[in-house]
Amino acid sequence: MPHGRVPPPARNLIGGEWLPATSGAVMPMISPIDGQPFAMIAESGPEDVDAAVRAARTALEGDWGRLTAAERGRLMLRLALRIEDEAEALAQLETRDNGKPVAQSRADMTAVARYFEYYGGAADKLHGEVIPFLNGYDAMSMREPHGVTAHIIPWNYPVQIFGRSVGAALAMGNATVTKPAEDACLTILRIGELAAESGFPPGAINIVTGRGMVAGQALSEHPGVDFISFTGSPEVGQAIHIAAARNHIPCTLELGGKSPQIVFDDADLVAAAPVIVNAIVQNGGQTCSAGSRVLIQRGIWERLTTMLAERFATVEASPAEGALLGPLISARQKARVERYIDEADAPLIARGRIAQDAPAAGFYVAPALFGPVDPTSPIAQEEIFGPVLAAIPFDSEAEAIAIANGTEYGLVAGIWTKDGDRQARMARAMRCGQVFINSYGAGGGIELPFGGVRKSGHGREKGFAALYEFSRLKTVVHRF
Ligand code: TAP
Repeated sequence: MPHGRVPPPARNLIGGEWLPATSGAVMPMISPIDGQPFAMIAESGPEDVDAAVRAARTALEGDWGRLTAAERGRLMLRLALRIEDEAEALAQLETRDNGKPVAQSRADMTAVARYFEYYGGAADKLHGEVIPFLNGYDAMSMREPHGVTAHIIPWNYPVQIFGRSVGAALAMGNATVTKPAEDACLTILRIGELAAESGFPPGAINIVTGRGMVAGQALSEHPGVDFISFTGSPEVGQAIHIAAARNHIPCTLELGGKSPQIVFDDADLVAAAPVIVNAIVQNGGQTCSAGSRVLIQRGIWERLTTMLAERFATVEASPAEGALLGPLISARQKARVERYIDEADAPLIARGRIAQDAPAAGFYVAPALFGPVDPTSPIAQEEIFGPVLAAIPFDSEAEAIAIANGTEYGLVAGIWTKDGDRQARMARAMRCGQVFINSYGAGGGIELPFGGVRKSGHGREKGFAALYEFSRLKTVVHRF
C-alpha cells in the first residue's frame, strides 16, 4: 500500500500558519485506487480566501517583498532540493490522492523540483532596459510583480501545475494564493510545508482548499487579487475571465484541447505508434495536451491502425506501480468517459482491459481506440479527458490541416513525416500553441512556452515566457 506522509489534517496554509476553515467544515478525500476516503481537507469559505489574500499582501509589504531577486531565487532552489529529498514519499502520497501509477507520480516530483530549480535560477535574470530618448532624459523600463497572484489548479497534474505557475510567480516577486482541486490537493499542501521549512517568509505561499464553486470563485472574484492563473475546463475558464475583467486584472487561462497527431504515409511508424498510444493513455488521458486524435494518411491506414490496435489491446488499467494506465480521478470522470465510449458513433478498433487485481470500487476504465471517426463527431470534437483515441483518415495535406484545425481547441499538434518541407509547412499551418515534429510532448517541456488559442485558452506558462506573464513593465522617465 502506498504510504506518503499526509500533511496537517484539514488545514489551510495562511500567513505561515496551518489553520482550519473558519466555519470548521471539512471534506473527505477519496482515493481513486479503491474509491475509499483516506484523509480530510478544510472546506474553506470566502472568509478563509480573504484571510489568505490579506496574508499575501502583508508578505508583499513585509519580509517577502524586501528580498532581492537573488534571495528569492535561492529560497526556490532550496525548495527544489527539499522536494528532491522527499520525492519518493511525495510520489506515494500523490498516487494515493490522484490515483496515477507511482512511476508517473515520480516523474511529476522530478518535474516540480525542476520547475522550482528553473524559476529559482531565472529569478534575477529578467530585467528592464534603458531606452534612447530625448536629450536631458534617461528613460528606462523595469519589471515589477503584479502583486498578489491567484493560482487555481486542476487535479490532473497538481504539483506540476503548482510548480509551473506558483514557481514563475514567486520568481518575479509576487505573493501567491493557491486553490488546488478538491479531488487532489494533498501533495500541494505537503509542498507548502516544505516551502516553510526552506525558509520562505510567511504569506509568500498560501494554500486554501475547498470547493471550486465556493473557495475558487471567491478567490477569482477577490478585489485584492492582481492576477489569476487558471488551468481547468473552458467553462470555468470563461467564468474566471469574466471575474478578471470585472476587477480589471490580467489572467492566463490553460483550458485543455483536442490535440491531433498527424501521420503521413512516409512517417517512421515504428517510432510513431508507441508515442501515439502513450500520448492518450498516460495519466489516464487526463492531460490537457493528450493526443486524443490521430489523423492517418489513407495509404498507411491499415498498417498503423493495426499497430495501434495491438498496443491498445495490451494496455491494462491497473493499480500496479509501473502501469501505463491507472484509475481515473473520480467516479464522475469515470462515468463521463464511459458515456463517451458507450455513445461513440464509430467502429471500435481495439479496447484494452481492466486488471483483475484492480479494486472493483476504483475508477478504472479500459482504453478505447475508435476509427474511422467522422471529424465532426463528438469523440473527434470534444475533450473527453480519458483514454479514448479517435483515428481519422485523410488523403491530402490540405485535408489534414483542415481536420487538425477543425475543432474549437488549439493547444498542441504532432506531425509525423520525413519530408522537411512538409514539416515546415505543417508547423506553420497548425492553429495551436505548440507543435512537435516526429515526437510528442518530449521531456515534459518545462523550458518551453506552453499555452493555447481560442477554447484552449490564452497566455503562456512554462519556460521564460511565463516570467513575462507574471510581471509587468513600468516605464520611468528621469529628466536631469
Ligand atoms: P474545473 O471545474 O474547471 O476545475 C479546475 C479548477 O477550478 C479546480 O481547482 C476547481 O476546483 C476550480 N473551480 C471549479 N469551479 C470554479 C469556479 N466557479 N470558480 C473558480 N474556480 C473553480 O474542471 P473539472 O470539473 O475538474 O474537470 C472538468 C473537465 O475540465 C475535464 O473533464 C476536462 O475536460 C477539463 N479539465 C481540463 C484541465 C486542463 S489541464 N486544461 C484540467 C482539468 C480538467 P474544484 O476541483 O474544487 O471544483
